[in-house]
Amino acid sequence: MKNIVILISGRGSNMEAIVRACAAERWPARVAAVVSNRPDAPGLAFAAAQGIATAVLEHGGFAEREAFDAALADLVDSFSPDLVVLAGFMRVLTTGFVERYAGRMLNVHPSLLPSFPGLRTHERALEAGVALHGATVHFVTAQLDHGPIVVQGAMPVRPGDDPAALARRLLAVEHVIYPRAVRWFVEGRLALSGLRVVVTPPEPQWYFSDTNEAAA
Ligand code: NHR
Ligand code: GAR
Repeated sequence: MKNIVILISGRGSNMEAIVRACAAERWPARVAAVVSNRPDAPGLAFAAAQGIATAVLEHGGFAEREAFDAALADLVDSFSPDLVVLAGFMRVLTTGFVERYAGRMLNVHPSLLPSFPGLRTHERALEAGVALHGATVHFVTAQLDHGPIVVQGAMPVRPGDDPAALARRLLAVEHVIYPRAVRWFVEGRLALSGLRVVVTPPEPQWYFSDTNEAAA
């Protein structure tokens, strides 16, 4: 059984998708804890209702990022994680934290990386006039939103889309690709070949949806 610790800052719908898939698909894993840097994160209630341990560490209490990250690492380590999952976690992590979990920390980012790393991705994708938008699950490295790509999900931009519409449709794509990536990890099926992530035995490392209105 592998221990998964999920870090959130808000709604936690990706966390919820992973918790549900872990149970429904009987992964060789358990979500050992959900940790938030915000006490009011709505996702904490879902996790607690599932009987999952929850913890809050407010970044406001720390003057330096290094001090917050050191305390966060102590908290995360208290749940003996094999895998750390960033799911809408909104704090940039220091190199020390990232190196501690090298090769065992995943993030979902709401763009087709390497396009649009950082924040406001939906606005920036619309401004750039892209015809396809998407989300990327990647291993976390010290360089923000640049780690090795595990799986990407794409969808068309539609006439009249605004950032909120894109974000809402993309969330349904994230809920497909993120559980898939975490399952591969806990099944021990991910390996690095240079900067490429290889899945063994192979499965598509992409997902395309142009009919994803419903699930968000
Ligand atoms: N840390 C490292 N080192 N590398 C990554 O790839 C990371 C990371 C921390 C978080 C998620 C991320 C994303 O998917 C993530 C990936 C927050 C910010 C940010 O600028 C940027 C990227 C991501 C998450 N946060 C502001 C900060 O000052 C705070 C913004 C807020 O609180 O709303 O940390 O895009
Ligand atoms: C998701 O769309 C995720 O890709 C994005 O925030 C949302 C979190 O939703 N992440 C970032 O923007 C990271 N900078 P959730 O809390 O419902 O999973």
